[in-house]
Amino acid sequence: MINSAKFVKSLADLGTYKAESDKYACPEICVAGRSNVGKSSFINMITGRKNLAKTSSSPGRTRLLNLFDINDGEFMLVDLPGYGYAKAPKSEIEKWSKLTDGNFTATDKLAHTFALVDIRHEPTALDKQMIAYLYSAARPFTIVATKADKLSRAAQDRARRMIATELKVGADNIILTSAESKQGRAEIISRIDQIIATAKGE
Ligand SMILES: Nc1nc2c(ncn2[C@@H]2O[C@H](COP(=O)(O)OP(=O)(O)OP(=O)(O)O)[C@@H](O)[C@H]2O)c(=O)[nH]1
Ligand SMILES: [Mg+2]
Repeated sequence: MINSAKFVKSLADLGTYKAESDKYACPEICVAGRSNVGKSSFINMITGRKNLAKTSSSPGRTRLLNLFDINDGEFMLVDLPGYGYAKAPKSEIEKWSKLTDGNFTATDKLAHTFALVDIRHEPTALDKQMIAYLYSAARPFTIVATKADKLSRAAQDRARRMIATELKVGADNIILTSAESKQGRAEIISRIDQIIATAKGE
C-alpha cells in the first residue's frame, strides 16, 4: 500500500547517491528502462501523484537519479536515468550498469527492480542487456510493459507473448500497465507489498 510519497533528492552520480542512500536503512526499489519508456509516469501512476516525478514527451528528461520516500521511510523508489537516448549506446549502458551495480554492491538495499519496456515495440538490444545484467547479478526483477492503453486487449495479449519470448521470461511474469488508464496499478501495488514484506523478513 502506498500512503504517502515525497521527493527526497536528485543525485548526479554514484558517489552522491551512495552517500544519500547510506542515510536510510529502508529497502530500495528501482524503476529502470530506456528513455521515454514511461518510468516517471509509472512512478506517478503507482503513487497516485500526478506530478511527483517529472515527465516529458522529449526523451532523456530524467538525467539524474531521483529518490522518493514512500510511506515515511518504509521504502525508497528510485527513478533511474533512461538509457538508449545518447548516440553511443554501448558506453551508455556501461555507465548505467555501473551506476546500478554500484547501488547493488554498495548498499545492497536494492530489493527489486521494475524493468520497463514499451508494450508496442520489440525489446531493444539495450533492454535485453538490462535483463541479462539483472539475471547475472542475481537481482530480482519484474518486467513491466508500459503504455498498454495504446493497444487493444487482443493486441496486448499478443505483445505480452512477444515480449516474453524476446526476453526469455514467462508471460505471467510481465505486468501490463498504463499511466493513462491505471491498468496494472493494483497488480504493481500488490507486488510491492510482497517485495517489502520479504525485505522485512515477514
Ligand atoms: N499513452 C501513454 N503515454 C504514456 C504512458 N506512460 C508515459 N507516457 C508518455 O510517454 C512520454 C514519456 O514518459 P516519461 O514518464 O517522461 O518517460 P521516462 O521513461 O521517465 O523518460 P526519461 O526520463 O526521458 O528517461 C510522455 O509523453 C508520457 O506522457 C502510458 O502509460 N500511456
Ligand atoms: Mg523520467
